[in-house]
Amino acid sequence: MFDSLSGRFDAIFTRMRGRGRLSDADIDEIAREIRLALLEADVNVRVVKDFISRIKERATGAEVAKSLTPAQQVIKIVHEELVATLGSTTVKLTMNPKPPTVVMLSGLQGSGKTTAAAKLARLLKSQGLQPLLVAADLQRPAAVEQLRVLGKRIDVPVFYAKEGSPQNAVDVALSAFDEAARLGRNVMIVDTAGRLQIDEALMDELVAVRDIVKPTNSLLVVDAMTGQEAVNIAVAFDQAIGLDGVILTKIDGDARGGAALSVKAVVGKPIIYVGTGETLEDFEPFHPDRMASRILGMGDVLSLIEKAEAAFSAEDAQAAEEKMRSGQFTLDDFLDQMQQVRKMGPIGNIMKMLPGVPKELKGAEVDESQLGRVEAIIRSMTAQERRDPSVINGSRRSRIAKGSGTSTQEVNALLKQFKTVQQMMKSMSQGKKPRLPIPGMPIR
Ligand SMILES: Nc1nc2c(ncn2[C@@H]2O[C@H](COP(=O)(O)OP(=O)(O)OP(=O)(O)O)[C@@H](O)[C@H]2O)c(=O)[nH]1
Ligand SMILES: [Mg+2]
Repeated sequence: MFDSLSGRFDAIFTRMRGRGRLSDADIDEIAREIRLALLEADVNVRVVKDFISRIKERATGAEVAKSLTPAQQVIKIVHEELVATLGSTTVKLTMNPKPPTVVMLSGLQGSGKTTAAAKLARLLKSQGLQPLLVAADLQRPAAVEQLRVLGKRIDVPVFYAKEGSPQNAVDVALSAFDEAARLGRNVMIVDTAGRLQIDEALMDELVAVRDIVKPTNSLLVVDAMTGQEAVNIAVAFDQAIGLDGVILTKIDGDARGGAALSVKAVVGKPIIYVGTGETLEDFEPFHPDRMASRILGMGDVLSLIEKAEAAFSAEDAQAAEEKMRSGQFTLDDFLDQMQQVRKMGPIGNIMKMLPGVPKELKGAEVDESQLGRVEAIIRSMTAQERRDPSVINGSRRSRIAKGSGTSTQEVNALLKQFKTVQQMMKSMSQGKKPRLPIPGMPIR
């Protein structure tokens, strides 16, 4: 989902990461690249323009978060602006205080209305509501049957025009209320007909249905693949029937993100749900913050930054860095650092959250129990041994192994690993700011 946009952001941030203070020229360059990435993702031009000007303003402004690198600050700003563009908060369905609550779905042909109707019914049912599906699409011969099949699958009743009764959407809509009352249903989900293009006949029918069902929620179903064209569709439907929100479907495909990022900002209607796949479970409330993180392609970057800030204070980081530079990094520090990293949560999760970590590595499982063993080994050493591991001879080795419940091979492996880290640090001690190694990760 939104893979190419994610890829672009990842590349921009990876390149930025090595830099220290960002000059105005740096910020201009980053802004230019983000602008291109968004345009390529088919985001509405106006949205892109606003977005970029806010990023530039904030990145050059006096916004300084303690203990964040310049790169992290920019990521944080971009993340926050993405969230704002996507709508800031999660919007819920409005419930009618006098049931039934009516959800009317509209949209172009093939946008995913019928599927969304069933998915929504399933979700609401799982939340303890009693939905009734209403088949008000009588344009396409198979439409009613499609909804009935889906309804059966999720065990939700479907109301449709029986043989001999009037075969039009307005009459179905009218009778649906009686059916809801008869079955004791408190939510009606009305599926309507789609057209290839926005045309008058479609809109007239939708207006007529709307006037009868008086939707508590009038939702437009939009295929994410339509990109920023979604904006035009939404404007037209909003003018004709009035919209309360949007269901964005097929975000599991190779949609570029334009629809998601344009619709709220331009039309002012929030995305309420997203369709994430073909099966009926693939449907969820829309969370702007999670979507922004997904678009940035780095898992929940912000919560990582927050966790890192809380767990690893700037002073700690500086102290560790100074020790590395001076080559006085001991096993005690190694242990310290390991505990700092562990405070942030399971290592595997952290790997997934880190921007710029290669995909292959993100999947790699870092063995938590392994970390526990490393910790036990170091704890079984005397203070002298930790400061100067070269004193660890054969008998000390077996004592440490016994004390930590490990083997002498494991003690050896750790000592070897530590030596490599120490050497690495010495070689890094000039010029470049060393990056903290993550204990427990294999060193090559
Ligand atoms: N991958 C994926 N496919 C979806 C999603 N939502 C719907 N589809 C597929 O899109 C196609 C059209 O879905 P429908 O629900 O029939 O669309 P519709 O808007 O009711 O179409 P009409 O009634 O003809 O206007 C179907 O093949 C669905 O399986 C989604 O979130 N992800
Ligand atoms: Mg349909």
